[in-house]
Amino acid sequence: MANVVLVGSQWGDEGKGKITDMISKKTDVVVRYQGGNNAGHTVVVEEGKFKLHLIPSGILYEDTTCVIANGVVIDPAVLLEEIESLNDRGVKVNDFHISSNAHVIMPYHRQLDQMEEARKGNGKIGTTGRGIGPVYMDKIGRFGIKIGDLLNEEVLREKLEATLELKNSILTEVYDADTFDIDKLVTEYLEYGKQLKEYITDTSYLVNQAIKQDKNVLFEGAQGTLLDIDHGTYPYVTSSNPTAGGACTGAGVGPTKIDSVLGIVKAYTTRVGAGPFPTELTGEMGEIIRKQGQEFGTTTGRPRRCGWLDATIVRYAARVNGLTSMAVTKLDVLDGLEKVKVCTGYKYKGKTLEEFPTDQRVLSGCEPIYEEFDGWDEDTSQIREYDNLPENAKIYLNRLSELVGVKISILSIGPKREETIVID
Ligand code: 2SA
Ligand code: MG
Repeated sequence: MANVVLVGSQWGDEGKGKITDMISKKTDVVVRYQGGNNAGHTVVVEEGKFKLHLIPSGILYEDTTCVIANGVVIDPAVLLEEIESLNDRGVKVNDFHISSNAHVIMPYHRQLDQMEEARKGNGKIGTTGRGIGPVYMDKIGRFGIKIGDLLNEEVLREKLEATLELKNSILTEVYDADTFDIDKLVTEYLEYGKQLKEYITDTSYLVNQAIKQDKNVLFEGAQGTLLDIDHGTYPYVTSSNPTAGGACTGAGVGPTKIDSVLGIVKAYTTRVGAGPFPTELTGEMGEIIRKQGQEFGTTTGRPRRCGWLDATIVRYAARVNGLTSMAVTKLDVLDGLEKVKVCTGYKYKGKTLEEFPTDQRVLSGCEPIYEEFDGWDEDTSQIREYDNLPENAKIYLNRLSELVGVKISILSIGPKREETIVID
């Protein structure tokens, strides 16, 4: 097992929550390293369905240490609510730690996120409106407020004084909106600090100590490779690094400590938010997949755009993440389709592109090149052995593995824990 980074290989919503939960059983520490409560990780267990936005999906196991590391951005009210709702449902949030270096989402971040989207009109990104872009802007701009700052009134006030003047002038002059009052913010956020104090620590030290003690650590990525600020379909991306390298900077762990990278791949493709999507199915087939796969945002409830599996994207994800194996999820959603397609490359201005283009404007003009496969009728969610899968499903999976150049080690055929096949 050792230390594994788990990443989304497409545009998010690949089923990372379920696979994290599964691996967490054999893991000592689970670490979130980027993003914030824009994420929505769904885990279905005997006790019911859990939708997690900030706390690592490993929380459902009692003996697992859960960490929100420095690369994550935290909306304290959302985190406290999540802790409370887990506690209410009998899930103990005790061995849980958050980095004093994680940045804090403030109400002006949320407001600026939403107003900026409204201002962009047709050119909007389709963000989750949770303040993600603006809080990372402040982090990079060196205006940020960190979780540790919520424990010190003087520091918090000083930092707010420095940033609020600018924020308030943008709010009034650009957006004609109300301003924020420093005293109210200080009172509210000091209170959050008080409530979170018991969890706040140096998580880089904690995680590296665990590694020294030969414990297994799982780094749980949120969103996906194509939403990465550096490697995704910029500007239609999130503002962090969901790719595997982000685990190192986002958790304060060196690359020599990572043993493997598991890419989560949905058996088809979805995207929520704007931006190019070459294999998108806008007609009836897209509807069928959305309905079968229940493809609606976990955080916002937005219908997700659906399309055929794009192996070009997954091969790109294998490259930029250094994938060592793949977990293919939601294969059962394709049960009963007469034909299924896999995109193997693109046509662009009469030329064939085999590699994923670096410029999203080129991607917008790409036509997918498909291989078509016969579907299968069997209900794969009932199957527990790889060998018992329908032949056509195996052909489909083998071709994906061949096109990507990475083996498939896990197959998920339903949301429940037992609806999983481990492939040796
Ligand atoms: P943001 O809010 O600044 O991160 O949005 C920027 C883009 O990143 C996309 N994004 C996501 N895409 C898929 N799933 C996400 N999490 C939720 C889920 C989303 C939801 O699990 O369903 O509920 O709508 C997620 N988070 C960010 C976003 O759509 C923008 O394209
Ligand atoms: Mg999700």
